[in-house]
Amino acid sequence: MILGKEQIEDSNQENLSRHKKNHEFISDQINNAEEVIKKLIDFQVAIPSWALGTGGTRFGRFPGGGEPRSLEEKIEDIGLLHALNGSSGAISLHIPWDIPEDSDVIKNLAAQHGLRFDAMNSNTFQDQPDQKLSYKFGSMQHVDKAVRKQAVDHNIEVIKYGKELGSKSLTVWLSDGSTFPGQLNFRKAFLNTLESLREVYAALPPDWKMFVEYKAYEPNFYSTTVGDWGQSLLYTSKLGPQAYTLVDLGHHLPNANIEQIVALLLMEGKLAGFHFNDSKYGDDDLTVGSIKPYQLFLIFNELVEGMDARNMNHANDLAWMIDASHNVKDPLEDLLQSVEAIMIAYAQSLILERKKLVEAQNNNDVVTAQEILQKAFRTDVRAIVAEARLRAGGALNPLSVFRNEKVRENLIKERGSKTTATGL
Ligand code: RM4
Ligand code: MN
Ligand code: MN
Ligand code: MN
Repeated sequence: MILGKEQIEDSNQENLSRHKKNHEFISDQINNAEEVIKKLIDFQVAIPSWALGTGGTRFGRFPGGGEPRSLEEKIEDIGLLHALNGSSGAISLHIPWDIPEDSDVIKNLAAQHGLRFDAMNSNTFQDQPDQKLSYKFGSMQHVDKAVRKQAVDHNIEVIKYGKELGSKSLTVWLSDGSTFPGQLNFRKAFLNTLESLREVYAALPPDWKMFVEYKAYEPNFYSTTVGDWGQSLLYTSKLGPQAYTLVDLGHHLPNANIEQIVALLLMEGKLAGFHFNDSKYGDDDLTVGSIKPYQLFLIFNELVEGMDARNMNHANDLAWMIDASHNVKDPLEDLLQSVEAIMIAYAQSLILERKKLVEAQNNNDVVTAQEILQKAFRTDVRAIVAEARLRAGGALNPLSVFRNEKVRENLIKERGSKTTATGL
């Protein structure tokens, strides 16, 4: 066993008296601490199977060793995260990177670690070795009906795997688009994509959701056929009530007002999927909260406000997921940091004095409105987040347990120093 319950408990004992002081201090400052802690315990963020290895860049990859070599080992890695923070109770699979050989075995293993299967992801942005037709010029948008059919069939196969595992949603991210003006006809590319998505939609079980993810550019650099939230919303509105838009924080053009996008999608009842990460320039897939923590807080503020306005359940009505890639950090350490950043931003938006904010807005009191927002953002809620982890059976300080118990060193001993996880 790489990490036992006792090791987490021992470390918690050592840190307990200091934590208690911090927790008391912050609980005195806010009036809904207990309610916040309950919501934090319920809030689970899915970990993508492809974020457990070193992603690298197109210039190179510098793996650190001990990466998961199979789907079983990916589940074990997420089990470690979940044991440490109590908030990573779901896994998101990418097909064909994660084809389960025996779904029952995989399902049982995940259940042993307290994990459920979040959205399934299809992949029509790469050619697989045994594939008949190429996606070089797109998949669902392709001028050749046979290529479109291949992409549709693949998505239907992904749904089949998801059904076996107990997943309830499919995320479709398409790299389709064009790299040069004139390469394609925008309208025809859109209509072909819509027709293909409709065929996949028709194969959805009645209790499933389909998420259509948008992205401004990359790998195509002139146009993307699902390029922004307007285009995604157009597709999902035409598809029907089981189709929703997925927001990935890194998929916008610079300085886009993501919090406003989120608010309007929620208002329309069309937001259901979410990929957390952070970015300075593009789809950088950096650690959540590492570049723009205030933006993250503002997004959470809109999420909480919008979900409450629609009586939505914070924990279950949206599919929360991290979508990250690691160039220089240990992937597991990075994911611990990302989950912590998400919990902090969520807690801050839960302590925000919302009634006072509405009052300030109605009085056009801009200064007070800003003060209310920033007061919440500048409150150090880390002890509340730690208390939620403690009550969920996790570690007060996940990162230091990870390091002190030499988790990575032990994984390298078990799996070797030259490992490559499937994924990007
Ligand atoms: C894309 C997008 C998708 C993810 C792939 C690997 O940029 O974010 O969600 O499945 O990367
Ligand atoms: Mn994504
Ligand atoms: Mn991204
Ligand atoms: Mn991405």
